[in-house]
Amino acid sequence: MNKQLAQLVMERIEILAEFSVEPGRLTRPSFTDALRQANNQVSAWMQAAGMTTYEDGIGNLIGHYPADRSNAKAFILGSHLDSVRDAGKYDGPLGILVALAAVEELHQRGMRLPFAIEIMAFADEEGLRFQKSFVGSSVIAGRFDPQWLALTDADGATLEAAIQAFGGDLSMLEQDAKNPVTLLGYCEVHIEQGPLLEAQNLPVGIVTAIAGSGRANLRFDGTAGHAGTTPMDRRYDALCAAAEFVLAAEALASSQPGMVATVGKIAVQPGASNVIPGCAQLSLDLRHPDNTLRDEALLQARTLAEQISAKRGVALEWNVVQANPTTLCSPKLNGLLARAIETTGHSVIELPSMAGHDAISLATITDAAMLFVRCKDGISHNPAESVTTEDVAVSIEVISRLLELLAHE
Ligand code: HGY
Ligand code: MN
Ligand code: MN
Repeated sequence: MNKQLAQLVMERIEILAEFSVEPGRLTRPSFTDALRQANNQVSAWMQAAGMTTYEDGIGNLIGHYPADRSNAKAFILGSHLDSVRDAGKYDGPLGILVALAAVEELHQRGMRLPFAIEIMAFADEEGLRFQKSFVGSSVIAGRFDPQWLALTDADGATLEAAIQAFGGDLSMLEQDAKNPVTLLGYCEVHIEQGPLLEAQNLPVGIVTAIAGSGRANLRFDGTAGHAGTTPMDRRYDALCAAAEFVLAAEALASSQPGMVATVGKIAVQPGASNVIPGCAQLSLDLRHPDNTLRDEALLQARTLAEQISAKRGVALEWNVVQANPTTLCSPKLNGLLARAIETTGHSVIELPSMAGHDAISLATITDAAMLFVRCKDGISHNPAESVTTEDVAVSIEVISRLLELLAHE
């Protein structure tokens, strides 16, 4: 049964991977036609599994599988449908489709539970388009900041306009927050995106905590000039300052165990081979499970940028765009997940997540847990991302057993 459902999940993963804004590779930013296609397709699958569906004000797709009684609480399952640029197929959709398979199984058996199940397909987790992560799930958690509506994408479109073009309803963003008393909890299935499960030869694992992250956008402003006529000692090259910062951030993170720092984006103006770069804009993403160490490191990174700016005579702008503390997963749900995994005959392993997830938002309003699925070679945010059908079958089994255990609570 689960083998067949796992096969179905793998087929659906391939279908969703076709919904992209770029031909030949998977790039599905929030509020685009590609996300619209994904929402519509998943909505049709949800309805076929006995769920009613709707989109909330920001475009999160929500499927509702009723309880066996009225006024029951809801247990939420889900993940996100948006992606990074040139993404893997499993980051996000796997958690939605595994949840759907578990509901499909209940539906086929004509079973309802003492609680409703809601599957949420979040509209904007990666922050690819507006440089802000967990935006969709923030609405559910009542943490959406209306100031974010003014954020702009690379084409200058605001988040507000993007939500409206997607068919969203700005007037609902506050009301769409879930009332914690109506919730039993949240569980997100996700590809591990790291190598630990593979090293232990285990199909799934339980997440203990999701490491916090800080993100800053930097801008170095120097002086554009002629690449041939400007002597080396008369230059204010913004890209050279940025390059020095990239290596300084790498050294900073390398000097502290457990710290990771990434400059994943850089844009240079005016951007011509015979012009000295006048402006360089770059992003910094810095993570560590310890909140104090991470906050200190972000301050150190800023000091390094200021020193580079002073030494090179280029101006610096530093904007912190995100600061998420580390999120602890629910010991209660983790205990149930452990029992669910034991019934599949596999060893129980706990591991931290260095990637961010929508569970961060949900954990602010209800018990939240995550089940990781083994990831080939630990590779993610890359088209080479891969999971096996067998491991997906185990994850479906674990979620089905988790729902059963919750029903007997
Ligand atoms: O960036 C992250 O950690 C996640 O994949 N959104
Ligand atoms: Mn991701
Ligand atoms: Mn993800």
